[in-house]
Amino acid sequence: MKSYNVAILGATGAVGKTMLKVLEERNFPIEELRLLASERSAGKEIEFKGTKYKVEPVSPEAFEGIDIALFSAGSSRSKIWAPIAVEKGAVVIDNSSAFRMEPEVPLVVPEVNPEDVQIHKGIIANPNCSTIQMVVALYPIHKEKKIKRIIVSTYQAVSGAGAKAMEDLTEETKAKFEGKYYIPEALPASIAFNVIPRIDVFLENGYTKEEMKMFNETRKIMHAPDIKVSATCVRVPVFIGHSESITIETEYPITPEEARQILSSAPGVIVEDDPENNVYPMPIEVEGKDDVFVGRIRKDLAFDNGLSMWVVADNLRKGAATNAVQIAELLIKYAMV
Ligand code: NAP
Ligand code: 3JM
Repeated sequence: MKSYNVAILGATGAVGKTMLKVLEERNFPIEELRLLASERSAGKEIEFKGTKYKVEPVSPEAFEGIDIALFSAGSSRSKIWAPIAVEKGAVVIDNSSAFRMEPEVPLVVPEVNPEDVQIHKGIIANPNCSTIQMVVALYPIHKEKKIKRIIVSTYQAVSGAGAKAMEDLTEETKAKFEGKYYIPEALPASIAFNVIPRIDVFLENGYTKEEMKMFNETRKIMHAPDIKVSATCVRVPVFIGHSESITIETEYPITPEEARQILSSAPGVIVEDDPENNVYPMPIEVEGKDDVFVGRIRKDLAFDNGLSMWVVADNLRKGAATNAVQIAELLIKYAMV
């Protein structure tokens, strides 16, 4: 089997480290591995498959000879380095929001629109974590019953805001118990014993950028330009695992039993829905898993053709690293690298 030269930009971050884990677990065919980050982390050692690799500062030369570059170092870094990596001959799979809505950049969730990978011109975008888990759960229903409207509230883990935000939750929680003050550095407000109804920046329409990512990305991935999405994105004091309360309105009637049946055979979805026995998905239980978990499926009482559900996934895995590695696997499958 052919193997590939792979670079990871942002290898020391919460997503980058998870990418390494996922590449190792899935035995991705790697010939040469380059771990890239900023000057701050240059020289740090990271282990992959029992071998220690030195982190290098990102540079144009670092992309020389690279086949696949996985990017997770933020959107401003993606804007600088993705064109350079492409120029050097790499295919970039970018985890940031930098290119997601550009028409020539495919935005791919392998369970939903794998074939879109084929139109790439060097960059493929990995969607936002909250969007990924939502479309994995909703697309199978959309295909059969046509979703018209989605109302979603998210309960997002701090790991979605990076490694520093995880440290903030630990340190602020400890400080609270010790009667001390700690001001989070990577979050816009107190996170210990609190919830923050703001993720990313506020926009003119009153929604945040994260909420508008869910609106725009859902339409692009599902090829459903008319779907209406109203999202409220909330940061909660959970380390790993985003949860979502979702209500949909469909064109054609759907019963909870039908939805359970559709989702039971949907790729990447696990139905955990037995409320009488206290079975419903929770973030603490999905950590380390690659599937999207759905429970609390019920007829919605506010819409005639309405359905409500609770959707949980590991944001660092399916919401970021696993989805990106699956995209890399699609490139191999379609013989595009
Ligand atoms: P993180 O834990 O803060 O890690 C950031 C990474 O970027 C680190 O490896 C850091 O390296 C590197 N970096 C920062 N500034 C750099 C620079 N100037 N040049 C080169 N490397 C630099 O953040 P994270 O949670 O892993 O997320 C990283 C990015 O991935 C986010 O900003 C976002 O765009 C994307 N993301 C996407 C999703 C998704 O939904 N698909 C989810 C989470 C994150 P140092 O160690 O040298 O600082
Ligand atoms: C998730 O540097 C940045 O602006 C990154 C902010 C960020 C993003 C983003 O917009 O790329 C942090 C966490 C995301 C994302 O997936 O959209």
